[in-house]
Amino acid sequence: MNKYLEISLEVQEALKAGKPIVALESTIISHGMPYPQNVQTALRVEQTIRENGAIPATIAIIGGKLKAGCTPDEIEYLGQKGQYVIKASRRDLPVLIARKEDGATTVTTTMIIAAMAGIKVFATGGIGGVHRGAQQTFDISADLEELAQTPVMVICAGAKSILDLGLTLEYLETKGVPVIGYGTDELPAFYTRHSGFGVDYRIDTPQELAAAFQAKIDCGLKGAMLVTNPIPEQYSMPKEVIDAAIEQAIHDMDAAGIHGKQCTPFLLAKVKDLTGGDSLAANIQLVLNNARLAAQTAKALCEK
Ligand code: PSU
Ligand code: MN
Repeated sequence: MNKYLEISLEVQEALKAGKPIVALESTIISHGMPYPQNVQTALRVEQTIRENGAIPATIAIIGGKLKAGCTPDEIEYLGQKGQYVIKASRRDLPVLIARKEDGATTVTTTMIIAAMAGIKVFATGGIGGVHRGAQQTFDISADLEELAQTPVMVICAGAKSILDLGLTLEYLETKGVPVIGYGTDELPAFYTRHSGFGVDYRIDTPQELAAAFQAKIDCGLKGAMLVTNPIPEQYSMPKEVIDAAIEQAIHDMDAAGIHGKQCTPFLLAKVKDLTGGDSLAANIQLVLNNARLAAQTAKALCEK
């Protein structure tokens, strides 16, 4: 095993016993939500996974160790440190490890570490993608390349329209990543159930999600399967409200000259401020919803 990888005892035992496990990312804790809601949500998400019959494995880099399974104290530490934790994508791993630093794992690095540990299912909120204006900026999240090469099922609530959703879907098609709508034919846009874009396939049960992913593994097809799970109706936000906030946030980002890895955290924080916290409440609910589906799917995958 990789000498930098540290799998918690509970996750090691679950792996040995063939029990269902769900990986969780830590950038959503440090950069995705404010303290203390970030820590409360992370612990609630873990609890939801347990209630649905699986073992949670929150993933992060702590003191240069790649952790698969964080303790509540480690989650509290990452949550308090917030934006001071380095947001770690694939390119950041080598130096952070060598310097024994901390890193919050994005979708990309959570997939990398989950795959190293042997965890097949990962629940999160939203993925990175092709940013609006990428024709000029080249700002395309490393998440898309990771989805193309690392064999983990990623369960999210679609992508926020801070991204160019059409170009994001084109990129995923080129890379051969199946985009599944859970109970829907339409790609959900995170805070809202509707984006106007279709998904590749609609699947309605955790059993069928597991069967499709197992078939992908059995055929030796590399890369992920992306499951997009719409936010429950009662928590979804009006599309006009969220669209207006996103337009304003992008305008403010350009005016402030923000670029590179700061873009996504800046936009997330701005949208939250502009919507007076409604978007945070929606964000929490959609993550819980994804955690439930991920636990059920991990269970179904273990029964294969
Ligand atoms: N989108 C969200 N919430 C998030 C992120 C994206 O709606 O928390 C985080 C995830 O960790 C994702 C990362 O992997 O941002 C993508 O960052 P970038 O766009 O810089 O690749
Ligand atoms: Mn980027």
